[in-house]
Parts: sequence; C-alpha cells; structure tokens
Amino acid sequence: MRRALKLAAHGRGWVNPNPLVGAVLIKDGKLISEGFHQRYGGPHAEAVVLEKAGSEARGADLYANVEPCVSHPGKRTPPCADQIIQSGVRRVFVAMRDPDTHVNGRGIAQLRAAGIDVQESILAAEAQKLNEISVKYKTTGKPFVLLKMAMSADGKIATRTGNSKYISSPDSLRYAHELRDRYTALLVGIGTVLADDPQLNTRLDCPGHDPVRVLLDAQGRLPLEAKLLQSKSSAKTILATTDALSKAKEEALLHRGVEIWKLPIVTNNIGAQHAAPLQSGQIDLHELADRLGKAGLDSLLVEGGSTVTASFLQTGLVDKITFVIAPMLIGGQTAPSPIGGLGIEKIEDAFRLKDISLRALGQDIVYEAYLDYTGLEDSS
Ligand code: AOF
Ligand code: ZN
Repeated sequence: MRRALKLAAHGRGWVNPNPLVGAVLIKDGKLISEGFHQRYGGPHAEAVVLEKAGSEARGADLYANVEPCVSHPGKRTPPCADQIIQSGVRRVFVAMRDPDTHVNGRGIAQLRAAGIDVQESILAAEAQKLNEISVKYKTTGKPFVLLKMAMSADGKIATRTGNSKYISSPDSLRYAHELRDRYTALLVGIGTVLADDPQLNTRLDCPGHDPVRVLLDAQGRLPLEAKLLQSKSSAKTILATTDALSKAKEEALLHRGVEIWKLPIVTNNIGAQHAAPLQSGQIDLHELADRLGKAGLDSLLVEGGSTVTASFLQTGLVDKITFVIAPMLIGGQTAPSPIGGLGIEKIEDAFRLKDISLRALGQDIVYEAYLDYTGLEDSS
C-alpha cells in the first residue's frame, strides 16, 4: 500500500478534481504490475495495472489507495469494480473509500457481492492526507484552501517599504512553484499585483502546469500593463471584482481574454464568532469559493498579501497553512506580517492550528499546519 500511495502522488497537479490513485498487483509474493492515474480523463490506476497484467491478474491481490469506482453519471472511463471482477483478482486491499458521493462504499460493496475479499482502511491516515484536496472538494463542493506565505524569522513578509524579493531561498522558491503546479487555482490580492507585478505562473525545471489565476480586485484597479496579463500561460485569468469595475476596463480586460466575475460585496458583518468581523465593502469570499467549486476548481493556493489572507481566515475558508521561514530579521512596526486586517482582541479567540509539521528546506524552515475549527460556531 505504501508503494501504491507513492505511485499515486505522481499524478499531483494532473488528475484534479479526481483523487490521486496508485495500484499494485501482487501474486505469490511477486510484483505483477503497478501503475497510477496519470491525468484527468485518462485510465484509472486499477485499469492500468489490470491491462499490464493481462491473464496474470487471475488469483492476484490488488492494492489501491482509493476504493475502485462504480458506474455513475458523468464518469469518463469504464468502472474499475467491473474490470476487477472480470479479471479474477482474488483479494482487494484499499486505504480509503472514494470521497466522491457517487461511489463512497459502493465499489467495495460491489466487489464483496461478487465474492472478492476486500479489506479497507489500510494506511488510512496517510491516504486521507495524500488526497486531502479531493476529500474536501468532493464532500463540500468548495475548493481546499492553502494559505502560503514566506516570512523572516521575526514574522515579516516585506520591509516597511514593501520590498520582499526574495525572503526565501532558491530551494523554497522551487517549493512555491511546486505548489502552483499542484493546485488548480492561485489567488492573490490586487495589492500584491500593484506592489510586485508577479507573473503568477509555474516555473520549474520539468514542465509543470499553470494554475488558473484568480485576482481579488473589488475596485477593478488591475493595470492593463500588469505582467500577469502579458506572461504566456496555458491557464486562464479570472478577475474577481464587483460592479465598481469601470466599463472601459472591463472591455479592455475581456479583450485580453480575462474572465470577469462580478461578485457581491459583504454588506453586513459576517465571520466566525471568534474572529474580527469582515469589513463591509469586501468581496464575499464564500460566494467566490462556491463559484470556484462550481467551475470544477478543487484547490486554491492563496499567496497573499496580508489583507487577503486575513479575509480568508476570518471567513473560515482556510484549510491549511504553509509558512516558509527564512533566516533573516526585518523589523519595523509597519513592516507587514502574514496576516493583516484588524486581528483578534483576545488570545482565547486565536485561530487554532493542529497536525503541525516542521521541515528544513535549505536554510529555511517550512511550518505546515491545519486549521482547527472544532468547537467554533459560525455566527453568520
Ligand atoms: C478509481 N481509480 O484511479 C481514480 C478514481 O470520470 P472518471 O471515469 O475518471 O471517474 C471519476 C470517478 O472515479 C470519481 O468517483 C473519482 O473519485 C474516481 N477516481 N477511481 O477507481 C482511479 N482516479
Ligand atoms: Zn476507477
């Protein structure tokens, strides 16, 4: 199963919104075949290994990190459960059920009904983590949101003049681009575009995929000369804005291929009880998240700036954070930190983090954690 999980991870960035799935076929203690789901719309992991094995599959044991699929509306490839039954596979080991509500247990039930011995929940925690994006998206319809920031050891994301190039090391920059490769959408606020003029595409040594670029720009301030509008990218750009966008700017942006989403603004104070209320006049991020989900975007990487990250936190939309901490000190009362906004008043109201992990990346430290919303009631 460990091997299946490892193989599955090779599909990162290519299979969304499908889960990452790897499979291994074993007979008499020998490896018959192995494979993984390589791209969305392509053959499933189980289909790959059964095809490679041919008649050798009869009597073999199949390991797959996600339960085999069954037929359901909108499916693009033949259901794996049927193929497994036909192949004569003897036993099936799965790490987790398919989070897709169309399947969720039906694959296992179908195999068992056909007399196949199925064992589940093998390396379940690792499997859930590997497919955290798919689990969130398939169960809620909203994208999995990762907040990524690079900061100095004293918690600053830029100097007091706004200079931020580059706080993190080349190793960490590569990590940032790997994240862009894995996530289907990347979001920044207009402040970041005006300050840094980023390209917002994926730049890796091996070919990666560009995330859909989402720009949060309530007032429609995006300059037509912005690099992100000129840079070559296979992915589209979405301007998340409001009726404040001028007609002339809208036409010019449409002409450049930008998709314009006019979203409602927050008119009353929404936000979890424990958080400072969201300010009126900001784009309704719940609406944005719903719309991204409906557009099939299963994951959103939020890269800042600090006003945007504060808004995302306050709306309770953030699932995970990853902070890259660089060995430098910046200082300054007015130099920004990762989360801006008003902030909370009392420590007891702080957002809680769980499942924390820490690792070294060159000279930097990567601090990763999940938001813990247990025990918090939404007051909206
Ligand atoms: C599997 N093995 O390798 C993957 C599965 O549209 P399709 O044909 O790709 O089918 C989508 C369904 O298959 C959906 O339920 C998704 O969660 C699951 N993905 N299932 O047996 C695989 N990628
Ligand atoms: Zn399948």
